[in-house]
Amino acid sequence: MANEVTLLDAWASPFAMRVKIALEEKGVKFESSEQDLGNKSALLLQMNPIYKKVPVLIHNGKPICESLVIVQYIDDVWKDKSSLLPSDPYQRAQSKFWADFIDKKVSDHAHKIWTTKGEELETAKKGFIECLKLLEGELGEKTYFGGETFGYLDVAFVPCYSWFNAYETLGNFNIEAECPKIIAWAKRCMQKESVAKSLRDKEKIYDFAYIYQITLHCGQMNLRVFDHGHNKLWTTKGEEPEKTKKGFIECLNLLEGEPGEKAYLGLLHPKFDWSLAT
Ligand SMILES: N[C@@H](CCC(=O)N[C@@H](CS)C(=O)NCC(=O)O)C(=O)O
Repeated sequence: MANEVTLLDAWASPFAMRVKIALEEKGVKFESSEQDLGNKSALLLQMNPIYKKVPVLIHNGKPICESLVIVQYIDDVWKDKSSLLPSDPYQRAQSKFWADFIDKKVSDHAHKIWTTKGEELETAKKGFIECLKLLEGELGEKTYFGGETFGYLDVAFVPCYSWFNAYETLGNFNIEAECPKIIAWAKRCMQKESVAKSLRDKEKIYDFAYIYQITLHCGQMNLRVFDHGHNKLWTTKGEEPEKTKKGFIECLNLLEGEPGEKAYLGLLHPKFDWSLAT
């Protein structure tokens, strides 16, 4: 059977990294098609009409969606290389349970670390570390989650490591101080060619997360300023304009704090790479 393999990809996506690691592990040649998630292509919408997300693996014209489903598909199709999922039914079920835990719990906290502020951020950091500690318990003294060999759960979790620097810097905390075993495990995984080739540079990911955070923050601020200043200040009567004036001034005070020592609001982080904004 011919094997035409295309990955609808996004370079910073930890979910897409899972698929790349699995393909590299199996030695499958593939073409990566980088997707603009701000302006989704007709191909992405056609191949993943339900979720409209990357990654999508297109194997001989047929799409497979959802990263964990794709990793299992790769394991099933390219059987000749060592298996990613354990053969023992109980161990298989356990690996899938923890991979699901990563998607439901770890990813949720992780996303909030770089997209929220204040109390929500603190709760997310606490939740994230609690999850990592549970995963440390599951790893125990093993080399990899699968034992002596790198497997499905390692593939599912290690892409998160490429985001650790962004979480730590934007969340102002230290993961290694809390979970040294997870860091040691991640460094072991990084020694594998499949992982080193598939994970993106942590500094680039930080830059990406940083600009995304600023954009999000500016978008929210824009809505608030316009809601108070533009929409309500001169269109309402009675008590409403007074409340609105207060809200408008609060927004301006917040904006006054934003430039800090910078000359303009628009002066971004000195390390920011503008090519990431395109
Ligand atoms: N559960 C999905 C998650 C995939 C996902 O969240 N992909 C993000 C990129 S990291 C995406 O395509 N986002 C576009 C959107 O939400 O519109 C998987 O495991 O594949």
